Amino acid sequence: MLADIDYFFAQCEEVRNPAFKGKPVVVGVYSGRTSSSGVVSTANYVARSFGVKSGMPLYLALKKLEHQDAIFLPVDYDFYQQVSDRIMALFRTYADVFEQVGIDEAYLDVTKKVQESFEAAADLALRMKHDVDSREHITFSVGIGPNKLVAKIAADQQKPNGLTVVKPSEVQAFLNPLPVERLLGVGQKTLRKMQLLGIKTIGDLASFDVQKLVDAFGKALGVYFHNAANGLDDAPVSQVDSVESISRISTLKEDTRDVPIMLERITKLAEEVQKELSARRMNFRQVSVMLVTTDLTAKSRSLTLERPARDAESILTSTRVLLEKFLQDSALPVRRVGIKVSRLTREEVSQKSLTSFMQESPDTRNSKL
Ligand code: DCP
Ligand code: CA
Ligand code: CA
Repeated sequence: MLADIDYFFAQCEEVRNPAFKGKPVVVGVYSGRTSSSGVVSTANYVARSFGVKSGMPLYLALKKLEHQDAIFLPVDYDFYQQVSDRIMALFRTYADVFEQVGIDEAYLDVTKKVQESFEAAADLALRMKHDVDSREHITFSVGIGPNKLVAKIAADQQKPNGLTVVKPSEVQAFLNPLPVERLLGVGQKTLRKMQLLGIKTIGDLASFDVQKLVDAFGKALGVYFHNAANGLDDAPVSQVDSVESISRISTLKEDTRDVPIMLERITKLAEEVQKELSARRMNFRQVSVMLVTTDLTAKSRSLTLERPARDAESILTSTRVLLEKFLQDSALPVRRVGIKVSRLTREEVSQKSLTSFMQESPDTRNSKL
């Protein structure tokens, strides 16, 4: 299964400000030279219906949306990253093996979960859509196929909020009529070369003589194009687990030194972190509290547990200690609170570990944001 979030950056902006829904929304990378220099990062589907596209100069997008009450916003990458982290953590819970590719898409191997049934896989995708919609109000498009290559092309077939299932027996009929540029690796240059060979569709490519493809594109690429056009791909979905820590940070409604208010927020963050730990089947041994005070100074305090843990309670007990310690050291109101768990391991924890820490780590540091 390939899940790709619809008009991702722009959809994040709609979630943050629901009044934008229904209006054209354009997220731009502003270069700052003039008020409209830069390029379109992405746009919602309303803006796309007026011809706005990713990569287009902003002045052109402005022109296309001249009388449309359009919303133009600068990219807020941190915000999109937070939304992405939460959605990926949810996606992960639906997969046997999970592989995130880029900020807004991921491959999910669900073969075992659905016992190789494509109908059950489609049901799983619908449940996942419902889950993500009710928690995050975000839609995404799904492609389901016998391998990554077919799943990816299927996901691009119907957008936004699409679901396209291609069973093994349907692969060739699905691929044949599609333009060759839908295949990964067929860019402008390759496309022109293929057109000269009379190849327009994936079907044309599939039935094209392999040796001639090798002559034109070299051995590796020629063989790849031949296999890809025939829907063949044996690359496994592979978990790339480079996570060293899991963290969440959030801005308080107003700056405060009120412990219950901060703890309430921290409890929510701890629950999110705990969910992600469960989904990744990981334990932590270090807990940190990160605080940004009124003067925008970021500070963190960490402690190490005696044994690895995975439960929200261990996170909370530790953070309470760290928070109180921090408030003794600083007199300033707090603007943002965050928590981080690190020293992650995969070993099984049989029982809830006692939170009998602690060696305070020497990395207690202050830094100016
Ligand atoms: N992006 C960008 N510049 C591009 C392409 C993409 O900044 N030229 C960013 C903004 C997108 C995000 O990456 O929101 C994800 O890219 P996608 O290609 O998945 O495009 P979208 O999610 O925006 O749209 P779609 O609904 O077609 O997936
Ligand atoms: Ca997308
Ligand atoms: Ca994408």
